[in-house]
Amino acid sequence: MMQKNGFTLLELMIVMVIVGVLMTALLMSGAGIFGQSAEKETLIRLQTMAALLEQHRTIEGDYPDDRLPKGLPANTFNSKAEALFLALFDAGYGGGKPNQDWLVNTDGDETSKPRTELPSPQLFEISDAWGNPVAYYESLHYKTTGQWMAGLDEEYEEQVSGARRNETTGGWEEPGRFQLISAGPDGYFDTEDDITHFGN
Ligand SMILES: [Ca+2]
Ligand SMILES: [Ca+2]
Repeated sequence: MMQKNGFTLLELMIVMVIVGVLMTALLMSGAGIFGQSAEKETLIRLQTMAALLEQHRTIEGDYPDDRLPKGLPANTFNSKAEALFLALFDAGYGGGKPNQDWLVNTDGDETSKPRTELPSPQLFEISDAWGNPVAYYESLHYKTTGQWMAGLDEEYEEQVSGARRNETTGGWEEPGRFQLISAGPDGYFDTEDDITHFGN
């Protein structure tokens, strides 16, 4: 009467091996998703910011100005990134905002009182995965270079860098739009490892 409807020991062992392989594959893909490299993390931040800038244009009619409001008592560093921060975190702006964990202040400047919906008077920048400001250039002022405080392991140095031209055509990258540029793993702008939202 005994039907052979259960698993034999061999079949059980095969099933356990398959389950083990599947678990390993799942854990490894999980590591790919959650333990991603700083490069991938930075690219995701740039793409997120680019989407938020498009949303800003939809809501406000244009991309955020990359110049600080007149009369703001700020130093000369990171001003294009700080202008972007002020626009996206403005108390009157209803669009999406970058993760607050991404905010840094590598030049340490602040205003006399808070200028955004945040309680802090610090003039923040939105950072890449290495804690350096993401350079923001709005196409109306591509000719104006930026002064940046960026470096390796929070050893910040004064740097000057500007919007990118296409190496083949000589024209601006992202004409009529904006550029977002991370200094990359080496902490210096205008080197090979820089990361942009426009793919070079
Ligand atoms: Ca700052
Ligand atoms: Ca670099």
